[in-house]
Amino acid sequence: MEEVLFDTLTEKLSETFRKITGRGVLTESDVRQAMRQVRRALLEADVNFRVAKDFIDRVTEKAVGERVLKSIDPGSQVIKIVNDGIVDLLGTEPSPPDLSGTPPIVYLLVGLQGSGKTTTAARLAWWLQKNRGRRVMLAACDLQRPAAVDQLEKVARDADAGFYALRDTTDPVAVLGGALDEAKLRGYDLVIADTAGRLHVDDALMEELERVSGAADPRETLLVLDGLSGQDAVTVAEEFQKRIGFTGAVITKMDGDSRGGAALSFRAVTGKPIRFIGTGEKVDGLEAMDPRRLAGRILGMGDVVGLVERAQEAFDMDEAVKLEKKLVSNTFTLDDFARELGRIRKLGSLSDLLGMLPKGMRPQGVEVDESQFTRMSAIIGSMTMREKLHPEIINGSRRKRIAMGSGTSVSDVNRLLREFGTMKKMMKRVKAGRGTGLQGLFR
Ligand SMILES: Nc1nc2c(ncn2[C@@H]2O[C@H](COP(=O)(O)OP(=O)(O)O)[C@@H](O)[C@H]2O)c(=O)[nH]1
Ligand SMILES: [Mg+2]
Repeated sequence: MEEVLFDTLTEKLSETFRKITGRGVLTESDVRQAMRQVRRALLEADVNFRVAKDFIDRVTEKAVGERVLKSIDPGSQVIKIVNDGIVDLLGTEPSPPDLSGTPPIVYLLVGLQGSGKTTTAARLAWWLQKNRGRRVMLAACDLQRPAAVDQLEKVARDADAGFYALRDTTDPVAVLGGALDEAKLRGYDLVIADTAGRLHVDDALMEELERVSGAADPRETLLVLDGLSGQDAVTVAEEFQKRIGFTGAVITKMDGDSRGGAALSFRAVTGKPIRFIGTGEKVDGLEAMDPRRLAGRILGMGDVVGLVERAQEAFDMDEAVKLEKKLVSNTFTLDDFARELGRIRKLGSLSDLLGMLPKGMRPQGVEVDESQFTRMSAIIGSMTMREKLHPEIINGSRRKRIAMGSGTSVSDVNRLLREFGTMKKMMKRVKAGRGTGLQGLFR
């Protein structure tokens, strides 16, 4: 999931928005132009056609006529509206699994072959043990292949979960019944049933699942969907919904090349929440789905939205305007630099901030050592005003004096002067990258 799902959306949007900066309101034609890009990105991500259309209609309606906020550019503002739309599409708030009822309760995992049921059983056990303190047992109800039982036994061991199988039966209902008895006896809170899948939805599979479900009265029936399968996942979900129903989904393989289409379409089509996303094959590769977080990853902009919000809080406009003038006229001094360091620290750590930037904007090879901040401030504090305004006069003997005065070394002073140069360059580049959200920081 570190991968950007909508790789080029941010780029395309920035291009579109470069043309629409500096007006009072977002006009209909501006918004429509931007939405064409968003729509293309959605379809490229293999989002269901109807879902994409509804989404675009809703977001367009919200964005047109919206007053452009003074402190951020219209591009960032539309990105935020798109982001909020995706958050809504994903359900707005996290939708945690239902753990109510007298233990042991049953979770049923259903889905096609290869979607990730068996690994999800183990990952979910791990998650529930770690985050909810539940004792979990896995029940081997996939009796299609003997190897399936062995696979579950192995992953149960990996997850430190209980395991139950009956090796001489072909009836999954008998297995689940046995598992429940055992779970009661040994004080388990929860039994997760791993079931058989097929390559396609077929009657035999559905009948088997209906029987298991009818016998166990599961608290949750979780449909496990392959995140790589895009719109196909939606078709599968509709068929399962018609036949046996489910309480939510687990979308797996979101760590790979998933473009997000399955995740974005699921809730709009089925009305059910995505409870978890799979982000790796190992036991810790499952995350509770958080719409805000997932939307950020899908838009591929890091947390630009959060950054814009925090920027608005931390920077007052007058200062920002003054700073921009200085940047433009190239009169940004070490004194300004010291003040900016203070302000950046107010926003959070510099490495956090860099991590929030979209991939393409992250400066390459910049290592951030937070203790440097303190040293930098001390060094600048030991300079004369003339030195701060004209760093080019800081020769060898001045460097020595400044190092002494700030309790640092000459090489620290050298580094600061070098980094000041880099910072000036960086800010110029940020300023040049309109429509990315970040320039809200420095306008
Ligand atoms: N990278 C990655 N691989 C996954 C994920 N979930 C499942 N897999 C892999 O997908 C394959 C099928 O998973 P499995 O649990 O056996 O599917 P089942 O047939 O539904 O039980 C296995 O190779 C898993 O390791 C995931 O979230 N990320
Ligand atoms: Mg399996």
